[in-house]
Amino acid sequence: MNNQLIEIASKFVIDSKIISVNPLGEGFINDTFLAVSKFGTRYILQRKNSTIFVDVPSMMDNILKVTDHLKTKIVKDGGDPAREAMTVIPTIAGKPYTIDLNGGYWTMTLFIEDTVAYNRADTPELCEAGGKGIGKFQSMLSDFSEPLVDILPGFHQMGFRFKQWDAVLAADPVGRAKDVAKEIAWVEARREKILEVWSKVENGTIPTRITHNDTKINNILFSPDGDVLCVIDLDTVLSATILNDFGDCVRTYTNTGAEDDENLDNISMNIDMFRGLTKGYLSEASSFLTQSELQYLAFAGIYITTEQVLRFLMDYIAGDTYYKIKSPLHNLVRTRAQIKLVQSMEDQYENMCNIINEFVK
Ligand code: GN1
Ligand code: MG
Repeated sequence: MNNQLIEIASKFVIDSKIISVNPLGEGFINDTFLAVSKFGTRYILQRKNSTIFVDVPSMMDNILKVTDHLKTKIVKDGGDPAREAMTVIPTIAGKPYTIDLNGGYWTMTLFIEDTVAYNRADTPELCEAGGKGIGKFQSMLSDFSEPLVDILPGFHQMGFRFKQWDAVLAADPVGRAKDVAKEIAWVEARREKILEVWSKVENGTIPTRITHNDTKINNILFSPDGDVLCVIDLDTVLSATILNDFGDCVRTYTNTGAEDDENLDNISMNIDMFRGLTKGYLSEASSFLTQSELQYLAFAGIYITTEQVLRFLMDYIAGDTYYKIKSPLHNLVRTRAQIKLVQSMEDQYENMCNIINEFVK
């Protein structure tokens, strides 16, 4: 396997011979490796999940357009484009990906040295820094006008998610629906409200912009002195509502437990983390957000976390075909943990609204 990996890595424009390739990180979707060259340069090599990303060439095209735009701005502001934005490494053949003998798609980016990454946003200050990072990312792209290919039709689109939901419940392919009646009822009780917000996105009341769509804290790199440096994992950059990005920050930063915590007592939304996140995000984003976006910002966490409940539960009912799982009930455990988190957000909704209002300039 290692020789094969070295062979694949060597198809890219690297500075010297690749001497090692080893697994990196714990993504649920792609397979990620760290490749090191003889000169000591490190690169991220990824096998993209081509069941989920069916059009890797268009995905890479989107990423190149976005990173070009970011790099131009960074240079103008006197920053370092190789550190403050992701750098896609082309192949010797001049493409942003290579295809292996099994039809697998591989891509390479530069590993950004001397950075700090966090798996948990566990202080209000870190939440603030992360929120600022996402706000800045969106702000730098707020004047981006080139069209992006919609490489994930339906992703973060609640109208589509409920169609998928109805279909999977009707098919019930592995007979699991009967065991999760309580969770299904929980989702049904929220369908109307979620679809009401989605209809505002669909009819343009809530605008769409270039958004990241997977804003968990480990997708942001910080400099050693704590400043936000670079937003990474751009697989899902799409034209969508910013509510997805802010909402996924709320979902992933403010949870006092783990995304898949088996002990539901561990899980709640920490309002101090929410305050930090909101402060950081709005310090960058209040300059470009419209009234309708601001109006739904407090609801964004509930919106996206409920979507995540649907996605985990649908995958459980479908027989675990999408997310990588570590145990047979993993998707159900994830579902219950996310339900608990939504409930905690619902309990603190008024407080969240007050905090948003406090930081809107
Ligand atoms: C997936 O693989 P990762 O952690 O980057 C998923 C996100 C989910 C997340 C749940 C393309 O992201 O949408 O929110 O898992 N990405 C895709 O942890 O489905
Ligand atoms: Mg991702």
